[in-house]
Amino acid sequence: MTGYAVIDPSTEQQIATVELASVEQTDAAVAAAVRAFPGWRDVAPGERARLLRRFAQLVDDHLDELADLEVSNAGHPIGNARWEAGNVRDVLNYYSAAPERLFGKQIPVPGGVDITFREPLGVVGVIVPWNFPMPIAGWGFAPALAAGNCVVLKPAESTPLTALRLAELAREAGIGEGVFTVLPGAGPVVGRRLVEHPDIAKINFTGSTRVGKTILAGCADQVKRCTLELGGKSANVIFADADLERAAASAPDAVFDNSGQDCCARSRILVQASVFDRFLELLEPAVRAVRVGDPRDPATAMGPLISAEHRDRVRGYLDDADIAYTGSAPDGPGYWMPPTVITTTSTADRRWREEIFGPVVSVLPFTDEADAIRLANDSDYGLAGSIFTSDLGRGLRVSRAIRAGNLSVNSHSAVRYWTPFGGYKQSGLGRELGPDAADAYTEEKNVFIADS
Ligand code: TXE
Repeated sequence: MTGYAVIDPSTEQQIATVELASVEQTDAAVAAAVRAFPGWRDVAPGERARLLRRFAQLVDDHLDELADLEVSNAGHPIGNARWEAGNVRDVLNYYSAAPERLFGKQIPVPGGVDITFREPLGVVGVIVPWNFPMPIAGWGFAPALAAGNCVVLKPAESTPLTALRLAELAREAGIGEGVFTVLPGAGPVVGRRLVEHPDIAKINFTGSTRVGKTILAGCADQVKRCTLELGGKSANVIFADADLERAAASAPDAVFDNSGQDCCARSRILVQASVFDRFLELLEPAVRAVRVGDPRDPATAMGPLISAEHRDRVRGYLDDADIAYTGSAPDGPGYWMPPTVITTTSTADRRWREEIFGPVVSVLPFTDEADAIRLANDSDYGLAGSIFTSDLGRGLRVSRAIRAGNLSVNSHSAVRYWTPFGGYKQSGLGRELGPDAADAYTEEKNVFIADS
């Protein structure tokens, strides 16, 4: 084991030291999960449901504690962090209904009876990034546990604290040893070993497209199941017939939420040319009003970036950029950056094409509906997108034409646990959340019984 200094990105102070696991410790955690699997699989469905609800209740009882931990570890504003802890509770409650509803089918066939069963996969590896440590963990472990799998979860190196606390709460809820293990560790050590380990049946990965591709290749070797939630460069398309005030008021939050460190960030704003100047005018006060600062202050909308290294990377995108305006950011300790709006005319611009993962948005004009669709689709990514228009027919048409997994009309909603979430193209593989997510942690088995 090696010690890792966990830093509060709003103060640059060390708040904890976490031991990073080795390959041998990863193997031991997987072995414990393998041992726990038959017991967890065979827990009566109603009892598994009860344990998940008890876990959800304990998350709720410790909501303030978990939120405070995330404020310190990830720099998230307290209001956001409370929502994130509440999301884990809600997702656990939602999937607590699954154990009693993992239905098979009876299929009419000649000569006998044909039935399908849904069986858990075994041990699932969940690999989580640093941008939303709690919700992303929950979107993986809640449906996986509900379907009767054991889980070994690796948080990001820099943000392990809430996941470690969630594992303690799971134990307190009565979920047995080895059923849900959180193992902090380096990606190329623990993450890689989970991908390679023959006893891991599925990998649920959220992170960069670059690492996601290596995970997919690693899984191929054993035809291991995998779900990938990767990067994004989502479009926010604003038509001339839209309620421009509403579109401008909501655009900052759609990209600067979580300081832009959000896979669904609407980081490409496309505005119909006839209202381009007017929209930029309306956007400016909304951007300047974004309150950036102390994440412990309930009035704060945007906290720091996760690390100095990441901030330097994001700042690098502003060299030679055509900056229209910026908001404010505190001086002093903390990895601060102001919300920044840049205009562009070229879709070849790397700021238009690459996931910056910081508080930077590019704005570009389009001519008509066909041009908007073409520009929105001109990306390797396809995670989310928004369309602002007063013509709902157009809203639906454009939503259907954009090749992305999660579109919203006159809003920016993207990740809601009731509905499937995931990407087209290089934004991912498979879907999470929604009514079918527990099924994705099962194999469907077919059994035929001959009449005679
Ligand atoms: O992600 P990584 P990073 C993007 C975003 C960001 C960039 C880098 O642009 O700036 O990625 O972030 C684990 N085998 N996104 O470096 O490296 C790692 O330990 C197995 C977008 O943090 O992909 C962590 O737990 N696992 C994205 C997780 O993978 C490995 C969210 C994600 O880390 C591994 C995060 C390996 N070889 C970053 N290497 C989004 N769009 O939501 C690393 N890991």
